[in-house]
Amino acid sequence: MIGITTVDVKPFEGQKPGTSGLRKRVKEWQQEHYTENFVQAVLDGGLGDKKVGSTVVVGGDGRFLCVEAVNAIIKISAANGIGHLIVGQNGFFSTPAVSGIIRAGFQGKPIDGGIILTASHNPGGPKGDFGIKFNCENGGPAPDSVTDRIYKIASYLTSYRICNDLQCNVAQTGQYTFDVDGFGKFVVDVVDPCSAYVDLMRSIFDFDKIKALLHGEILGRPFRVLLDSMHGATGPYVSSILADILKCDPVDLLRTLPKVDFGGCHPDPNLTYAKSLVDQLGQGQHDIGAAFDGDGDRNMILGKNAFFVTPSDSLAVIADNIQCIPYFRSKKVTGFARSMPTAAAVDLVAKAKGVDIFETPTGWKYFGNLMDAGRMVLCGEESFGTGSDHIREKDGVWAFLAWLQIVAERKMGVEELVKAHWAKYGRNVFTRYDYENVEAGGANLLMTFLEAQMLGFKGKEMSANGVTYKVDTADNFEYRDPVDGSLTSKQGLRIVFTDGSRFVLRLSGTGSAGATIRLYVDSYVAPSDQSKLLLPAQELLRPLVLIALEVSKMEQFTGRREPTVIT
Ligand code: VG1
Ligand code: CO
Repeated sequence: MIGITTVDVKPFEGQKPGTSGLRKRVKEWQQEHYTENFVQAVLDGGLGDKKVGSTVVVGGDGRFLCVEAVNAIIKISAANGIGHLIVGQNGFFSTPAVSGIIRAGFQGKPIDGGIILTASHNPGGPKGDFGIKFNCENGGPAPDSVTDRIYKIASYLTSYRICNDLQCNVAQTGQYTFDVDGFGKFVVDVVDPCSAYVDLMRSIFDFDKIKALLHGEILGRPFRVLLDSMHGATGPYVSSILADILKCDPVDLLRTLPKVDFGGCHPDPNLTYAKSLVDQLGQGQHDIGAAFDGDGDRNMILGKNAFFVTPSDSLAVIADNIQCIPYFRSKKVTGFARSMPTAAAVDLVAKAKGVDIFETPTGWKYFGNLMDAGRMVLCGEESFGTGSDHIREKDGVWAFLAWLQIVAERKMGVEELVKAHWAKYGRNVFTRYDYENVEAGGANLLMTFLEAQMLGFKGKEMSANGVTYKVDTADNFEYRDPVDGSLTSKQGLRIVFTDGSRFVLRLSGTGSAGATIRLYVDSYVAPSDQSKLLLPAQELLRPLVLIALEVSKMEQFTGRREPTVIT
């Protein structure tokens, strides 16, 4: 019989989940009781009345502190009467894999939620970030109502419960059973983190056809991939699917070994942090490339010679070719969705197909209700997130396989597919400027200063580089969830011009120190506008960027002349 200890504590300030879970510096998590407090709040707030006897999935992206946190979660779960935990071997799971397992259930048993240990695209290691996120029984990130409850509980917590003597060997798969004082049987199943996810992908895609594409049977020449897992969570899944099943050459699968510090890299798949992939693809030896983030939910798609596919375009191309993916052939495609800052390329596809389109706040949690209600099946964010209703998280490996399937069906390369898309629908040119780790005071002032002027913007003309735009509307984006009626406000300042061009400013909710300002700019080029259709995005958007920087007084408020990352 294992005893339970109640540990008296004082609540910690600031355990407030952001866009996607609670993310803090490792050092902060290492304070005595800090992690335990938050885990107790997650169990109470996330599972509520269902806590005792519930079944929960636990795992993370392999970053520093994951194993320690998993062990703490097992001990605290036992002491809270959780009935059953499904834990990835070594505490490892990608974010999409957790979502898939929650939805699939375990040995016929429904699962009540999941705890994901990750700070996603934030750097890891002792000096990096760690994070904890709760997912609900639908497999998706907890909605605001649940994270608010978790935060509230964390803020008032006076004690947590723990079974200090319980030891579970998460390095070894198998079933472990314990007898906990007052609750009785507590079961931990340590499982292979890959197999269920690999089976799920096999049920969605036609692996034989993709294999035929890769090995030259479809195009008459091999279609060579280059993938960069950035030492994050996708590595084992990529090895299993791309190397073992699809027989890709392992030399084309980079950084597949998960590392606690991501080998010192910033595991964010964009043109800046995945530059080595961009450079290698630039040599023209490969036909498609992709990089994934720390926890495996983001993807960046590149074509031959490093042709960059913006995430907004990637979503639109997948939407337009959705019937190429076997999973969607037997399913009613009811609608698509994108986050507000994402360029509206997918809206045009929705219109052409006569299906609904939804515009949600930033963060995957806002897509869940729409999918659960069957109102849309495919969605994405400009921040390299693409996914479908096969799970309730964005899914990096899925997005890459979707591209391979489309290439195999359409018999066209990546660049060719994108350019054909622009010729059909026009091009929603997009760029994002990130100002990372700016001083929080300045960042907040910038937003307050800009918002205060918004009312006066309507009808105003703004010019730069000899181009003039007239403001049509200016607001702070607000979203009424069409399914449950909940209202989410203050989701980004948008200035929309009469020709549909716009810029948006918002503060990041995933950072762990200081503030990150994101500036999103986009503009539409019609298919008939041949002279502009193929110009570089930065050239096309230059006047709008200059206007945005001027209007927001970016340099004055942040002291930054240049952004940290341009996408
Ligand atoms: C960012 C992105 C957002 C994404 C979120 C989580 O949020 O902008 O689109 O959903 O990260 O992605 P923010 O608040 O920093 O802009 V992940 O892959 O870090 O879980
Ligand atoms: Co992520």
